[in-house]
Amino acid sequence: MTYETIRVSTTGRVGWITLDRPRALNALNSQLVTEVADAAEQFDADEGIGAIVITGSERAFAAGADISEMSGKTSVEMTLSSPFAAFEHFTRVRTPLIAAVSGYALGGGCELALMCDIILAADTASFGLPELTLGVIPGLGGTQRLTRAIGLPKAADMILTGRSLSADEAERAGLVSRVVPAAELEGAASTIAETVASRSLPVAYAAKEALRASQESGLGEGLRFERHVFASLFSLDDQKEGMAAFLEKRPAVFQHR
Ligand code: CO8
Repeated sequence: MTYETIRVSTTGRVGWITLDRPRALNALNSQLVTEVADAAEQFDADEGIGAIVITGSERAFAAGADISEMSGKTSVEMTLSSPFAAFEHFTRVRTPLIAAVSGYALGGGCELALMCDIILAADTASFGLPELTLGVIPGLGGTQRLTRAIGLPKAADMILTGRSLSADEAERAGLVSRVVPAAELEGAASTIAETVASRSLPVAYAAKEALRASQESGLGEGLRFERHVFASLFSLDDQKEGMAAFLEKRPAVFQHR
């Protein structure tokens, strides 16, 4: 697929997806969403990629779903809308996803970040779900993922009032993993992604599955799943290598096997 609304590149074992619709502040139209999902799937199918960074511009990670594209749609058309299907694919990506957010992360932009495993924010970032100002509610997981991330009272405040959180507020609330000065965002994202990608890939898959289970199952079921996955990893060469390297006081060299 040739991309027109995103830029894609690779640095070592890290895949980069940069949202690139500057004139619409990276608003998520069908084409952009399809391209993001396709690029993420391509990276996910590549054993040489151990982490994927999704980022935008200095001014906007993404200012939400494209309002001009959806404003005239009917309820049935929205139900059948392709962005929902594309995001279904995106949320099944096994490779760790890192959102590097600068500027606006609003509506679907905030929800896209929430679909990622780690959210790194520039100190200029702002996060909000202003959908009620448009006569709708969040539609890409905002009422569900945000509530799990920051709790019901804060999520309800953001959603019902439309109030945005600054990067610092978002970090205190637990919406973002880390905040860095804007000028350091790309470097910090790169460092985090390289660290994640340096781990054993099948172990990173397992960690991501277990983290996902924590959001989708009860505690007992989640703990049983974690214990089962933990034990199963002892069949990997990388587990033997990781523990041998510790005992031999040297860095581990993982083969992703
Ligand atoms: N959709 C389409 N165009 C947009 C969007 C958007 N979400 N956001 C900004 N733009 C466009 C503007 O229309 C403008 O275009 P033009 O120059 O042609 O008029 C350009 O980007 C620059 O924007 P502004 O002039 O408004 O820039 P400001 O700096 O004045 O304001 C803001 C920046 C505050 C970010 C403002 O643009 C804004 O409020 N944007 C809308 C934010 C919003 O409401 N987002 C939520 C959208 S709804 C949503 O995300 C639902 C998710 C679930 C959907 C499920 C789909 C299947």
